[in-house]
Amino acid sequence: MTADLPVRIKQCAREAGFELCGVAPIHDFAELRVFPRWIAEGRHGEMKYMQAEDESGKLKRAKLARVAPWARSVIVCAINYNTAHPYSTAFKDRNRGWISRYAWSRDDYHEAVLRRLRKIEDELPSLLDATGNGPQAAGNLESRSYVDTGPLVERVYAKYAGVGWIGKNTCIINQQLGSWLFLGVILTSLELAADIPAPDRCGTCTRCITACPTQAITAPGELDARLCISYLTIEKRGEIPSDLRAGMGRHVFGCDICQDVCPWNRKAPVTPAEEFVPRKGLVNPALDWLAEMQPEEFREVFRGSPVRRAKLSGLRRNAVVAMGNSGDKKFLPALKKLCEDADPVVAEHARWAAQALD
Ligand code: B12
Ligand code: SF4
Ligand code: SF4
Repeated sequence: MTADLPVRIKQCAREAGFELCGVAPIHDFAELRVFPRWIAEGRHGEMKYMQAEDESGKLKRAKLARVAPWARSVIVCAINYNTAHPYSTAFKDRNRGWISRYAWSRDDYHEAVLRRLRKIEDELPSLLDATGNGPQAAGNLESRSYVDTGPLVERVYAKYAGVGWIGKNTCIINQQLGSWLFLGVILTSLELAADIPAPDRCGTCTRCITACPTQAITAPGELDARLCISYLTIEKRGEIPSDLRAGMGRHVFGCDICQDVCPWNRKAPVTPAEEFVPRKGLVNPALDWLAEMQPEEFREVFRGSPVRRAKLSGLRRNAVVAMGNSGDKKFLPALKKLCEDADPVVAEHARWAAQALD
């Protein structure tokens, strides 16, 4: 492959709207060897898709060569989703909940990122041709774009593509942009020159570990998803373990605390991408409005939004827990009513919340 092909690909990524793009090789990276242990310890909780196996019973996500033997490189792209709004937890109004930064927008990030990745993927044959690799190389080209759903641990490849280092909070941090980044990857059969991994700049800092309200960061770079508020409010169905509810504060969807406290986010620039402009009313929604929401309104308000993933039952459950954590007794009458709710999960959490306020 000619040396200027990665340069052209990165230029194409910038034109598609990505701030960062790098190339990672396919390798049995040390970080990936941690993954089977993570699954064996059950740290993925109920996220069954994380434990998907190939025909020989091996974990797909632990080794890319098992599921995409044709792939030779991973093009990793990152886009900034930071907006000018202050941290959601900075709002002290006890009647309102906290939604994490990535879910304030009008569009689901999966589509916004995938759309951009496909632009690059579509350009690959002509870039190959333009860099003197000939139509034959383009004819044999295989590629696949993923945002989240691919059989790989994206952050490990982002590290080896030089996009950023893996912070102690397990997020990819870029020295200039911080960590408010979505990642997207293109697996390709092209043997591209790899970038140099970004050096780890966490140093002696441990702010994220200390600030995590549920002690989910069990060691630097190690997260127990079962304890993470992001998992509890987005991925966990049914009952939230009662000993974790008080630590959830007024989070109703996701959690940003380990990134809010990170010094590398202090000067994070604001995204120019229109898709990530916050929707009115979603930065700090009223808790009683969410707790009493009906299916039709849920569909209407959250059309196209990542919040749909929690489902109506999960979002109402989360709002009820947040009411219990608000310290505001004004919610008691509403909670007493919710104790009789037709949704048994909402009703059980309402009983807990009413008790917490009493
Ligand atoms: C499952 C998942 C979750 C789960 C589990 C998170 C987790 N840390 O594993 C939950 C629901 C909790 C979650 C939460 C969030 N997520 Co998420 N999530 C994913 C998903 C789909 C898979 C992640 C995964 O494979 N985890 C497995 C574990 C083992 O991997 P890991 O935590 O990344 O750990 C690796 C490294 O830490 C590494 N390592 C590095 N250094 C060291 C040092 C030591 C000593 C050790 C032992 C290990 C180690 O080892 C591990 C690899 O085996 C990815 C997309 C993808 N396909 O990769 C998005 C992704 C990681 N999530 C993302 C985001 C934005 C979030 C949230 C910010 C959303 C929110 N605001 O609520 C939070 C952040 C919470 C956090 N601190 O991680 C982004 C991250 C972007 C970034 N800048 O890093 C991704 C990449 C999605 C995307 N396409 O943009 N997420
Ligand atoms: S997202 Fe929140 S709960 Fe999860 S590790 Fe970070 S601070 Fe802890
Ligand atoms: S808060 Fe400190 S330790 Fe945590 S990710 Fe940021 S720099 Fe690293």
